[in-house]
Amino acid sequence: MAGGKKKKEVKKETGLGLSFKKDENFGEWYSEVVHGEMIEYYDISGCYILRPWSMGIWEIMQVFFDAEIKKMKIKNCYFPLFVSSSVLEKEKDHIEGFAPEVAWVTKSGKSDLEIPIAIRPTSETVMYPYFSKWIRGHRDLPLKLNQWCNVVRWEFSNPTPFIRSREFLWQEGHTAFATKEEADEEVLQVLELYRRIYEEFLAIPVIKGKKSEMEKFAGGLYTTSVEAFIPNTGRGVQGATSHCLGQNFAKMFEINFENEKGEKGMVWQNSWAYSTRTIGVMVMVHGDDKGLVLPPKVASVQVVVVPVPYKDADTQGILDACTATVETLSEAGIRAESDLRDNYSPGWKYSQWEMKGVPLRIEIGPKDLANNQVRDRILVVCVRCVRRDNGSKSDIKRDNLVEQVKTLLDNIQQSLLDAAKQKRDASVQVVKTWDEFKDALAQKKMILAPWCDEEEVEKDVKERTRGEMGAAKSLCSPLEQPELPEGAGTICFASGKPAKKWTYWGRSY
Ligand code: 87F
Repeated sequence: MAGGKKKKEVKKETGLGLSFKKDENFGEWYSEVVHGEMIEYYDISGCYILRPWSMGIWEIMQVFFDAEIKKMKIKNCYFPLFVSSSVLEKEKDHIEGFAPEVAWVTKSGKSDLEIPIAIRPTSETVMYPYFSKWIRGHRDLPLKLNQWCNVVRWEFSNPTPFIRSREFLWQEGHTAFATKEEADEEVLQVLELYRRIYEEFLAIPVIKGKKSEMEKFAGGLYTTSVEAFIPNTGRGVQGATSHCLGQNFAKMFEINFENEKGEKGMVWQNSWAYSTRTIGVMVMVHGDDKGLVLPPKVASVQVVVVPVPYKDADTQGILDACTATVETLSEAGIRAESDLRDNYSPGWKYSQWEMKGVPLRIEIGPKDLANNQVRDRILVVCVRCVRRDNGSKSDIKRDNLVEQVKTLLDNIQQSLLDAAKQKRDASVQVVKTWDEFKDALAQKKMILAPWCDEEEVEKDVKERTRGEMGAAKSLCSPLEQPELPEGAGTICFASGKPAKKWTYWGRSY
């Protein structure tokens, strides 16, 4: 058909449309998708420019999370970007393994600094000297701070936009309590907020769990996380972490307080963070061969309205109808935009908005107008909606436009989560033996296995799965543990010893 041919030519000329397929070359596909309008490459390896199309997503999540932590009486603050070496290295154990990733400023202009200063890779050592200063008595507790900032970690393994970059944005929460119970409770409260960011906003199913001794933050007592899974690559990805630091840092930084009875005590601390990595996980999970697919809750444009003018039709009437539609939707709190550019065809615009992942497209054209034409005055009462997630089309009445668009957006949000959950669940494999484990790993599965919970055994698993794809490691032990018939003698998949818990395993980012 002539029409079809024309479309293809248009694509070639303009370079619209992806050259890689998600299932065929995931790495190139990802890079092409994020390079659309989210990311621009920068001349320093591992650093990326976040353009408005990705920053908008970050800001929407930020508004939600910031309001939620304010409800928990956590206050925002800002600490400096620089750390002196004496402070950074105060907590030796904590920094030891990370030292190669710390970036240093050694010069100003042409002269060497007397003492080099580090750029924060995280802010425990930046903040805790001041916790020590500010906390005196039990009335100063709890101290609950958060900051939205950037951090720098000079990674050497291959950088990936959002997923692994040398500078990234995050929030870091740092809190101190009089009792361990209060700290424990907050760890889980924050973890629940992270689950909600993934499931309610990004439409990505996650597993809440506890990290193994090997995978936890070495400076802390225990680490919880939300874990997502990328079916295409068969890799788990740590979505966010909430740590109970115990009293390790309190000891180092002398964060002491006097209780009601005048007795000396040490505070219990937590730290927790989620980062712009969330955006990368979203792209990987929902994107398709046409480009990005944005869940409505995080899309800075939820609905794009495209006029479809036609030779004899009243073009101005169509454009006005588009503007009016956007106005109606905007007034109802829906993030809508029209695309009235006159130098692109409707088809070209469709492709571009599809590539950008806008959840819903509304087309307004003469066909729709013709249905309700009153002589020389044109009334638009009918519009066509096209869903980004499944391409389905529906004509909707203009008199309850808002209601119907809201319903459609809710359905899209839910369908994306359902589809992602179905794919994730299909990737989960329960194994009992080492042979089953190896098979499942080769099939890119996320593996749930009974484990003895011994560090030596995890080391051994890493060793035995080493290869060019990267070793397997424990992802987390789900907080919701399936039944483990202990008496019945469930044994560890890797060691054959009695199993203590169910744990997820896999390759990971
Ligand atoms: C890299 C260089 C130096 C991770 C690093 O997860 C230090 C570190 O301490 C480092 N990479 N970490 C662990 C961060 C722990 C903790 N910090 C606050 C979090 C949540 C937010």
